[in-house]
Amino acid sequence: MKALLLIDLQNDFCPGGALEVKGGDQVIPIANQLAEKFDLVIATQDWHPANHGSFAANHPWRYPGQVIDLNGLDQILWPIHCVQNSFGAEFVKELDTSNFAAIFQKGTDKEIDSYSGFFDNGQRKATGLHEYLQEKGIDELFIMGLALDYCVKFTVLDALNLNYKVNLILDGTRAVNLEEGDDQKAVDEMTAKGAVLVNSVDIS
Ligand code: VGL
Ligand code: ZN
Repeated sequence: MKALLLIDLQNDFCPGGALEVKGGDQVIPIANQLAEKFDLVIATQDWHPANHGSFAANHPWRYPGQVIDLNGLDQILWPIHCVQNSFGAEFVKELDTSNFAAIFQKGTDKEIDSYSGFFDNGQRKATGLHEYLQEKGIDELFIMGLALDYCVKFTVLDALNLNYKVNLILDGTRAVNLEEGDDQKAVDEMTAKGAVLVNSVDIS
């Protein structure tokens, strides 16, 4: 059984948002088209408390882009984004959420970031997504969303580790690209571990 997994299609990752991803808004129509083709559509939401440790503003003298040690893990510092119940954390209004079977929120613990939809960055706590997919008998995932080089990548890698067959919908993602070429590096890393690259138009 197949499922569509939509990663972090939230205002803050789209142009004008706090952590805007270039062209992030362009993937929304793709998500809407694909949602009609899947029996099971699941979404994730980056969902931080205002005091989250990944926000540069919560560390004196630090600024976005710097890397700190956060409770034993390397942490890239980000602008304040996707604060729980804020506009930036809301799904983009053009996104059709009516067919979502479940929404998994991540990054809720201020002590640790969570790029993947499955586990936090230390693989310490699970979000419940894996259990949910198992209950539904899902063994193959089609994954798209924002951002390619962070939350999409880590969700794909965890899914592969959990033995799902993983299809990355390439035209349904956009990258932050803190460094030029991060997008290609992320794709190479995912395909090396077994992700299959697909185009939304080839999904029936
Ligand atoms: C993300 C950076 C920080 C993402 C979330 O959704 O890719 N990136 N938080
Ligand atoms: Zn975040």
